[in-house]
Amino acid sequence: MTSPICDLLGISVPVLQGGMAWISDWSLASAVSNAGGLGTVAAGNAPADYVRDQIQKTREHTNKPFAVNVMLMSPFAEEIAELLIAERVPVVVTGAGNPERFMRRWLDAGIKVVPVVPSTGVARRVEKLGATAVIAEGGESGGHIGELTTMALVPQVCDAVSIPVIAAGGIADGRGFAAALMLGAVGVQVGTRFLVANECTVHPNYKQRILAAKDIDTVSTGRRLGHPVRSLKNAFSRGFAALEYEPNTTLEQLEEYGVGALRLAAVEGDRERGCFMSGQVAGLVKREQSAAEIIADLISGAEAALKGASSWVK
Ligand code: TUI
Repeated sequence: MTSPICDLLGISVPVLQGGMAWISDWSLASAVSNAGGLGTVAAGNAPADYVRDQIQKTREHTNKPFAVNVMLMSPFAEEIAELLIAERVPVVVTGAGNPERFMRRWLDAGIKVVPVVPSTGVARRVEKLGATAVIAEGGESGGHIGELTTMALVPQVCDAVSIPVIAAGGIADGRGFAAALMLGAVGVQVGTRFLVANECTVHPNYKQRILAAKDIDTVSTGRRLGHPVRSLKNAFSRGFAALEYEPNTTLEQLEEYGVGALRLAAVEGDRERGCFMSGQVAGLVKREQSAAEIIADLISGAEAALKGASSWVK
């Protein structure tokens, strides 16, 4: 399987690994890139020194292209934007905001820029500014999510822009991959399934929770803050929801409740106080595999689904 995004990004299979804050480090990113996909280091809320170190380690472990995901709500976004230019990172993926203020600088430095977009409006704006491609991410995703589902968002973004569209949100196997191509996407970004990869260094408790999850085990919280987050149901998410629906809670109190919770899940494996961000597809993720095995399964599954689908046409 190939697609126009392969030539554009210098990869062999149209699979991007999601940039998961506190989770997607050099180990996972280099494994995915070595397997022919686009590995991604997540900057999350980390300072530039951490990201520089991750970029160097990624380069020590792969000579293939990789991306850095910039979380635009980070207080360090500006210094990371400059670091990526100094480090001549091949691809930048942005999330959790509009990347307009950085795009000219990145593009002038020869960096490919692939923003995550939650709507056709944002997709059109970044296309005008020169985006290489966009990732249309539906609300089935884990972490910070938009309003629309992948099924509704992807074809509308495909109609709205001329640049390649990559689908994300709710894709964990070959069937989802094939469906994304049917919606007009030229590739997929996968997060939750790569979280359980052998090369992913997240706390084992996090992997166990994903592997044990069933379809209805995620919930989105934080709508009142303007940035809803999807995570696995646990004491943390129940506490957040209770606080969110309590009329006397201030926005500051609600923000405060979530601070540090993703680190507690990803690094400490704290089952009660941690925020275990996860997509709705956690129920499809049944075993730990290497990144290369995950990619091979996504590709062979998509090929089988696509070939099988032609039998419906008379
Ligand atoms: O960014 C993500 N997912 C994330 S970021 C993250 S770290 C975090 N931690 C605690 C609270 C919040 C975040 C965990 N997961 N996905 C990409 C994404 N981008 N989803 C939605 C958007 C988005 C939203 C609005 C992109 C652009 C946008 O533009 C709005 C505008 O017009 O400014």
